[in-house]
Amino acid sequence: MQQPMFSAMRQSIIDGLPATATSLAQQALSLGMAPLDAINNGFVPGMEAVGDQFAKAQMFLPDMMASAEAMRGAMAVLEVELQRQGTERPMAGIVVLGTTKGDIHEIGKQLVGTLLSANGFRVYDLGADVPGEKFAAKALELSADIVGVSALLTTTMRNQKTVIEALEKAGLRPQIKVMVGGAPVTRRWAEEIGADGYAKDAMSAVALARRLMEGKAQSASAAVLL
Ligand code: B1M
Repeated sequence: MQQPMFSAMRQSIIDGLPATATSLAQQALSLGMAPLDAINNGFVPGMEAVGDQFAKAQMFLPDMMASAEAMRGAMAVLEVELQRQGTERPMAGIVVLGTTKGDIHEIGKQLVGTLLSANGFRVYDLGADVPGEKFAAKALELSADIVGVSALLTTTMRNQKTVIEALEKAGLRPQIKVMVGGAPVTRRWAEEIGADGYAKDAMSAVALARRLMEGKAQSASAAVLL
């Protein structure tokens, strides 16, 4: 049952059909499929195929936009279920999340936010095209534990560094952990810009956020002991 459904999900994204993608997401849930299975095995492979076709100039921007719309339709259905699964957990930490300035890619960042919420984090999503100062201001307002910065373009990943600089300028860097991710981002890049961690996908982002919270707790108790 699952394989034909995954293929149909993938195809609905490639063909850019929001109504079909939404309906497939609803069907998957009503058949008891785990939302993450539908995302990781059905819809995301569709987005990957779209990216490949676009890179080879076999697909044009309006088609890619239709595909993104289809992905958002499916995600809107699946996110509700993922959020519901996270509602009964104790609060794990406060995360301010966004995509860097100049970059409007949102889908991966939203998936990261949804999985963090589903795992007990309180997530404030600033959206896309967010300047460093806005991350810093929201982190200050919410007394955030973690700032998460996504970038999908090689030209905008350098703005992840400007977020760190804005946090430093606001005097917030010592108490706030910074995690970065997005397709062109690597562990090496994260180290180079002084981020506290890099995650390659949304599941790893949850594991990383947990580790960062443990690190915070340890340094707080070490400070008390001193
Ligand atoms: Co754009 N785009 N796009 N695009 N787009 C890419 C990124 C590209 C690789 C396509 C290609 O050429 N193969 C290419 C970038 C090339 C480069 O920089 N090297 C590209 C380009 C060139 C562009 C434009 C410049 C096109 C143009 O205008 N000529 C333009 C840029 C506009 C701008 O931002 N200023 C553009 C526009 C768009 C759309 C608007 C049409 C649409 C975005 C819609 C939206 O998000 N609202 C779009 C899309 C959909 C894509 C592709 C096809 C898919 C991205 C996606 O949603 N993937 C993409 C090709 C690709 O990635 N294969 C492409 C699915 C998503 C689940 O994965 O986002 O990687 P991803 O997120 C993953 C991980 O990266 C990680 O976890 C997520 C889940 O597992 N992750 C994090 C992400 N953020 C994280 C943060 C973390 C941790 C992990 O911690 C904080």
